[in-house]
Amino acid sequence: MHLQCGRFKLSLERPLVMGVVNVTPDSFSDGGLHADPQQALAHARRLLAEGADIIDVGGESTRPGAIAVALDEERRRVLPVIEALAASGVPVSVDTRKPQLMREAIGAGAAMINDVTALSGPAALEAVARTPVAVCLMHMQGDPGTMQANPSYRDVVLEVREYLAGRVAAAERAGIARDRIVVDPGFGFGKTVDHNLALLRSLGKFRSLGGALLAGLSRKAMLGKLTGREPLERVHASVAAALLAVQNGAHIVRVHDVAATRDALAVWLAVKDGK
Ligand code: 7PJ
Repeated sequence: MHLQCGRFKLSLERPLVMGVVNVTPDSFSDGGLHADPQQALAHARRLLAEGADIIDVGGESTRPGAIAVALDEERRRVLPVIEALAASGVPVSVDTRKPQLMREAIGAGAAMINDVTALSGPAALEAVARTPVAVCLMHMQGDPGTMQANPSYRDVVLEVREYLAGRVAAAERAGIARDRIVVDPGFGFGKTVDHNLALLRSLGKFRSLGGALLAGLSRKAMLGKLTGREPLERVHASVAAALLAVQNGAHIVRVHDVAATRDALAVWLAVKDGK
């Protein structure tokens, strides 16, 4: 099995590590350390040296309560980073909800569109359908402004799975082949700690949706609640979560701490099949 990701064909036989690069002044997880494109690019190169397979570049924070960013500003933040990384032959993903930016990012060489609204916005599917990029379809209940106020589900695993099945079907109808589709239950996006734990426990059920499966747990609030630690001190908890996600079926883990995650996965792989 593989993921067609722009001009890259990525094997899913072994877990892939997606390194997070936020070009935002208000990111919860790194406190805006890489707020300008030059710093973000330097950080991306470091994550690549640590073994990242894909770099996910985001210019708009989607943390609970975050303020929306105008298209001009988001463009100024992410396009130079995408262009530079794509030019050096790196699979680049862009974390955006804006169809116009999706188009411009693809023009700049992006190989994946990572949309926390699963391409449900007007014209989002059309922006990516007739291109070679991969798409990450993520589940969210509500919107970033209010999603953590009172998340509620009858059966979180069933409901998230049904939503994603619907988005996969919509993407396929728009002409996006299965081997370009990634699904993601959206840890922390309108979910309590118990909801997140239930999803992590049952992650394997999402594999039958057909596409690649991505999990993003890195430095998230649930890990803070479980350990009592601040975002920058959640490395160990994040590595444990990434390992559990892979163990439970994730093909791709979206992480801030690439080197630490890689080490853990090396041990996991060795135990699994002696490689
Ligand atoms: C995710 C994301 C995630 C996908 C963010 C953070 C908040 N995209 N973008 N999955 N999280 N696909 O990094 O904690 O879990 S932003």
